[in-house]
Amino acid sequence: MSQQTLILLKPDAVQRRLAGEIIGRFERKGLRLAGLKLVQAPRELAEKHYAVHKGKPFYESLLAFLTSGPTVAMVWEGREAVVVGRNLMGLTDGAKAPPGTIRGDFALSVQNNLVHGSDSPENAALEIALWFAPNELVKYESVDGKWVG
Ligand code: D4T
Repeated sequence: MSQQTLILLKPDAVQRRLAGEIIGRFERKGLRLAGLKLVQAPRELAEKHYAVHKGKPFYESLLAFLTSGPTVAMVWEGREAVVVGRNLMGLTDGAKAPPGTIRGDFALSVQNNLVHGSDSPENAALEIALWFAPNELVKYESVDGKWVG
């Protein structure tokens, strides 16, 4: 079933000029871009995004990281988009993520792990509403849908 997922290219991805490389992987997989913008996340947005981690030892450092520079926020859609996005990203810890995944190929750190991807369709809907206004998402027919879908 077609799903949407929120994918963030965190400030390390932008600063390391890996945005194009990472976006290309989502494109080549066959997912369809529904929204994209560059955001300097205010603390309030970062707090809401990582609310589930409030109180954990790495929480403050995580917020400092996410607000330290621009983030590319994107919505990708397509068949099983949530799990497809997680598989493209690889495990949270870059040192453990397998080669071939985004983190496995480009990250060594746990915190500076380049990307965020929603972990369920329910969380995707909440996160998309947090990062995007409804009129920032674009609906269109993809011309290669019958080959990729
Ligand atoms: P996100 O949410 O950014 O896509 O990452 P994951 O879904 O892969 O991982 P997560 O929710 O467990 O962690 C969120 C975020 O916190 C950072 N982190 C995590 C950290 O800095 N130190 C830690 O010990 C852990 C577990 C990395 C990702």
